[in-house]
Amino acid sequence: MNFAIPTQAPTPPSPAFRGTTLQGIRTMRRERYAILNKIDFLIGSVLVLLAGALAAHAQTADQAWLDHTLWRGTKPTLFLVRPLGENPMVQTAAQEFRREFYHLYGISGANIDEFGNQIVIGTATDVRKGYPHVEVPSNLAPDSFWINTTHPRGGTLIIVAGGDECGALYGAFALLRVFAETGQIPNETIRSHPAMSIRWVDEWDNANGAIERGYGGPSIFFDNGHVSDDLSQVSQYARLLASVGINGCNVNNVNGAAPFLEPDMIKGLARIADAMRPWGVRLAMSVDIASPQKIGGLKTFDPLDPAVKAWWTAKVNEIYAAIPDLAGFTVKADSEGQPGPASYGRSPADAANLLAAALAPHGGVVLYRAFVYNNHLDYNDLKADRARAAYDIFHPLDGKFAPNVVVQIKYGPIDFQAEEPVSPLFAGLRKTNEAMEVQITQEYTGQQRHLVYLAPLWKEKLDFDLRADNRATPVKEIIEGKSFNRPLGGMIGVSCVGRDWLGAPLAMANLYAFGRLAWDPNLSAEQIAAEWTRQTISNNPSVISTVDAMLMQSWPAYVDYTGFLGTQTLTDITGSHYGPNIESSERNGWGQWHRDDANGIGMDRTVATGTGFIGQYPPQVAKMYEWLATCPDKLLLFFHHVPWTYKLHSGKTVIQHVYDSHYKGAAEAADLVNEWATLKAKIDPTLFADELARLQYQAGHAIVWRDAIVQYFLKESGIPDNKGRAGHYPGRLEAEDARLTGYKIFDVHPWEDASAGKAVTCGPVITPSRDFFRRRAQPPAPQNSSTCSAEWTYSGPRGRHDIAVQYFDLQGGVAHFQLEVNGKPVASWAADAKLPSFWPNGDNSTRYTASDIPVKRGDLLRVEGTSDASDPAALDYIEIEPASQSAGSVSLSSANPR
Ligand code: GCW
Repeated sequence: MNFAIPTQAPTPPSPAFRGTTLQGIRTMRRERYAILNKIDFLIGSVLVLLAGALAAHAQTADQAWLDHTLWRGTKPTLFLVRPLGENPMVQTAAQEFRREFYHLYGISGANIDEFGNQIVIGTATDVRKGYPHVEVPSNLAPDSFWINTTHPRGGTLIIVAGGDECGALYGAFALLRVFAETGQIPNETIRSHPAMSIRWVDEWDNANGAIERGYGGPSIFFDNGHVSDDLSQVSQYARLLASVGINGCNVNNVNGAAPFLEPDMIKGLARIADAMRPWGVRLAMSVDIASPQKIGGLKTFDPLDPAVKAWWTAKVNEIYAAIPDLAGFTVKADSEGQPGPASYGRSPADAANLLAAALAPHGGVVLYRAFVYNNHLDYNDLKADRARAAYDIFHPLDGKFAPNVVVQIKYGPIDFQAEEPVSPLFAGLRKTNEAMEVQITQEYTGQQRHLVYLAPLWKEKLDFDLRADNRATPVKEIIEGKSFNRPLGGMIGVSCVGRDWLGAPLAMANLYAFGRLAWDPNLSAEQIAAEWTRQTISNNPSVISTVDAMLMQSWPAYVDYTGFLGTQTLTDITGSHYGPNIESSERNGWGQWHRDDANGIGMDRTVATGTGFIGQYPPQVAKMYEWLATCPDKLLLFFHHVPWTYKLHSGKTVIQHVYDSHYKGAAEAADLVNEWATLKAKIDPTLFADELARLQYQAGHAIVWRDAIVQYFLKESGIPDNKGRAGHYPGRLEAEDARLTGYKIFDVHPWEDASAGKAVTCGPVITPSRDFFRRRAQPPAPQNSSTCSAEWTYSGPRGRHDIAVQYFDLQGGVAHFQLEVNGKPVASWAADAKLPSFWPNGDNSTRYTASDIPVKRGDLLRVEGTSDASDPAALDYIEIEPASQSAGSVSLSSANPR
């Protein structure tokens, strides 16, 4: 049966991502709900009219994929929404229907008992009591649900029965998802059960409101050292999480967690738990294993000390008195400066079990992170290998962890890299509960300024068959607990949302995908992309296929223009983790090495001659990686050191692959702009313009990446690109070759981040220093504003051209630029993006393209830069190319992500 027949073309969605207007949104929502409550008794045309009147308000709603407006304008059908019982989650579910149905279809609940159409929501037990004739399955487990549609007496009866209250809520959201995607009532019975019991997001929020590796604004939980007074966005977040089945949220950073156990903070955390509870999202928290000493006044935090044990028991009791349903603790210990049991010669199992014992009586769990490694490794030791650490430390402890401990393992052996193999530890623990940790926040994958849909990466890890005991043991089945028959397991997504959620509209697909995969890791990345797009952007098939294709292309493109063949991301690993900085991963203790020199590149991790890391995998997988003949190209350099001229399975040499993949990657990033450009007039204009600017920025930054990697390895290997591109930029005019007024030439650090290593500055000359880490942390002294210029005489062909200006958009000031042709300004813009670093480098090298400008031989091209405070309007080059027909011509493009 048609649930709601569209009576007009679906309207474009609202701009769904305006985190900055939350106050207004909240007011608007409160008003709308008040109206909805009043109209609960109304029926028929009155509702239709009200639907029209309220639609205007909905334009400001900010609920990501829950902003269900795409079917607005459809013919409404009235349903009685009947929650069974008083449980807050069942009430929440009913409320969801009332408001979302109204929002979507102009449908409200009514409380007229004889009403023809009904949606009944409750636990299976309550449904059986109230509707004995309905055959609810007898074995519905907690969290699972059953949705059944029948048509008694000509009406429609939809039963949403949960294995428990949470299951009922998940069922409600599943039903809403079907409506939101299709506009139809599901004809078939739907039954669903989460694959994993632990489905948590982790936030790395600090008490001062800053978020480690967060790119979406300040914390929604904390400010100024306390839990925020206004937690309404926390409820909204919990609603988003519940809608995709996420059942836990750890709200504080794994680093520096001790203050969160202070009594005042616990009171505040209890308020956060209250805000999330109606959505079935349980609060979890990170704890510092040294807390007994740091805040408890004890002389020790030795996990085997009775006083320490007593301290934790009392502390945990205190927490549960305030938060009776606390989900548990997350622990980062003996890692990156965090204290740990190693200080007392104790093991991670000793530390984990200490906490587990205190939590067990309350039903809490310990998520003990396997991200434990020595960050002072000796680069000169060819056997040293950070990748080995987790397995070396945790494998011997298998079977020693308490039943309520889960070892939380990052998907790869290094650290959320865009490309790395799956961690062998998943197969190395058979008698221990395991969870896989992924990152929703894009620390190493473009920090939300780049579109990178991560579901395909996570799927690759989930589906990877580790062949433990020479049988099928895909990672997803290990963390579900199936492979080794474990009672607990799951997925943790490090989310780091802020007041602007993830800070970029399309990045929300990653949060959505995380929840969906933790619920059902057998879903495909494409399917999830399509679901998300349909609910969020448009239900127009051509829009869906364009957006889905873009999402699916985005991770491979990012891999293509950043690292290659398993060298990892090749970013600035000791700083921002954003732009290119190849040497930053070498010759230090952090162990993200790729060991390149004039002859070759790659880490030898073989058993035969290398670090032996490959031997940590079960034999069938180890055999595949150990041999060059069977090692997949995409991970070759993670496992092997080979010459630049080594031939890949593709038939290309490694060095030629570096050139080809980076040109391909940058072209793919440009394609993303072109594809998005086709959506003009098909989607919400605000979203269109916002994402277009982001993609243009990304395409420009992909060129920065491409050029950095290509020129660096061209110099290193001395082997030219057989297609003649590397090091040759026919349309490029370097700033250091221009006629300069005021501008001074300087060497950029690292050199590969500027074209030919040099740029010009309108401030003091920046001298590269070996001590650049320290310098980078401190902003240069502010200067008086001054204006400088660089001028070139154009000598290329006549015609309409795009002129790209490559400049450095630094923190510490807002420089201004103007591009002139023959003294006439053709574009001017402010360097006001929020990019990492106070120093000019690949983090902030930015491209502004002025499109479709007529130029002829002899024209004077001039860039004028005006410095501001610590931003010296540094300039790298201009590049003149024939005007593009598509992306570039959409508009004169500033490309600043905000
Ligand atoms: O990737 C690294 C991050 C750190 C983070 C750490 C971890 C919370 O750069 O910021 O610290 O991982 O996962 O503990």
